[in-house]
Amino acid sequence: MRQPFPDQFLWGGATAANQYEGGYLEGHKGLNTSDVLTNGERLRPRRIYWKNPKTGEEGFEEMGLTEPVNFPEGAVPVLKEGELYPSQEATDFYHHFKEDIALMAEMGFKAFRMSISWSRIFPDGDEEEANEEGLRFYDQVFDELLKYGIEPLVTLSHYEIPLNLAVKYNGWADRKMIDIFEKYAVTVFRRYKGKVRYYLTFNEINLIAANSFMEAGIMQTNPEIRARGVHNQFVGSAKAVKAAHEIDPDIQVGMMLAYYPNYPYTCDPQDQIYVMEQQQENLFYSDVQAGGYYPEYILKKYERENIKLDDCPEDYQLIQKYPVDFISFSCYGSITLTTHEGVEYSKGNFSMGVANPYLSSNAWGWNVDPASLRIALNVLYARYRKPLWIVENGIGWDDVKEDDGSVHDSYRIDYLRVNIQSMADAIHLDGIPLIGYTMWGCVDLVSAGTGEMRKRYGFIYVDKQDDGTGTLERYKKDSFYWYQKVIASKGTDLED
Ligand code: BGP
Repeated sequence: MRQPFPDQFLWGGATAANQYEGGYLEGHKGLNTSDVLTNGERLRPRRIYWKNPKTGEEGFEEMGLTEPVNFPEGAVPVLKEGELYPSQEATDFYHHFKEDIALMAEMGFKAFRMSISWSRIFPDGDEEEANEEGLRFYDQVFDELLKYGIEPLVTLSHYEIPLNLAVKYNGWADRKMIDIFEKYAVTVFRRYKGKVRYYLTFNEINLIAANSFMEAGIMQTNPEIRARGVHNQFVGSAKAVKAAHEIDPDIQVGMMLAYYPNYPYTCDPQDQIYVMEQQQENLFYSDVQAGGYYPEYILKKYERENIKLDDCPEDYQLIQKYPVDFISFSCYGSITLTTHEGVEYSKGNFSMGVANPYLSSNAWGWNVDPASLRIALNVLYARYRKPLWIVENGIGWDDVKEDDGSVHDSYRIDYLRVNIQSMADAIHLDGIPLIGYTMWGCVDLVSAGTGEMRKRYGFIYVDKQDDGTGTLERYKKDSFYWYQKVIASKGTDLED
């Protein structure tokens, strides 16, 4: 018999407005940066079309996932006729939230991770007044969740900012964003006081290094701009923590990191050093947000690369005084690295490093490695000793819906079983204080990386296809019933 998970463990699922919510022009919502991303495919990047209103010049940029996209000066993203923009309707939580939340409750969810679409609350981002209609929408969503005793976990900025802020300020590159974000965060904390206890500031904050448009709305970019951008986010996060605790001492604010443990491919010491340096690149963000200080290795790096931040001593006081309350992260698998040549690299929609002969992977090249969860939990807990929350984990698959509406996703059940077991080991063998687990994309939604629908993660299938067609009807997959049993048994019954 397996040992049960703690009674208060928050089992659930995760989503984000930019991939799930839809209703992109409803309720006076403004355009945000994800509304202008076209669809793509595994090896065909999503695009952003733009126009320069002064010169009339037009073009498009491709959204790579490893090299940040850089727009020409004066370019303004535009919607191009004939292109598909999957985030605009997404899988339409906007009109299906009652139905979806009822299904989550049926599975026994204790928590639901979602994000607020910033431009639904402040359509342009920098106006005086919040949009009441937008605020009211989330009131209804939170009330519905609370009706079933489901705890909302709310990300304030998940891969989107109001488009106007990207165009006008170059997104987070500008310090003005700190106050703009603070105002948005305070509006939300006040409005949903008593309804929402858990917040995350920025989704996968470390992704600014690879995709500064998606993560931070930065259009013209270089290493110094990104360093300043993330610094502004650190200060914004610290101010949000301060405000949240003042408004309601019950609110806990977390940070969110994309964390894939790195493995050295060989026992060559050079590979160990490479892995160590890579780990520094990733943990820099949590060192600042959870540890409260800029680590020496990053200061040295900035010095070497001649990167200068604004000289504002009060920023560092805020960062030190208001670290996050908990650490959340996404973890889908591991990345294997080497300094050696002549090795085979995994073929994914972004680099997952060297192909690891011990691991299988899905059609997008994302490997299945349950050990990565236990390792991630141990690394992060040893370093910060703060509560942890796995807010994303799961597997994308091109599921097939049968004529009778069933979806036989045994591969998903297999993936989740070993990952949940790994989490159980971290709790029972290592004593990690894990708050919860929200499986990514619990209801099928648009893939952030490729804009596809076919890369499905859910327990619930949504009839929506890559070409934008579909009835949006919901169907329970086999994994729906399996997860229901897992939650009901407190993680002791992981069998088919
Ligand atoms: C994480 C993002 C999510 C989600 C997930 C899966 O990086 O936080 O938004 O999309 O990855 O990635 P994808 O959608 O590309 O399959």
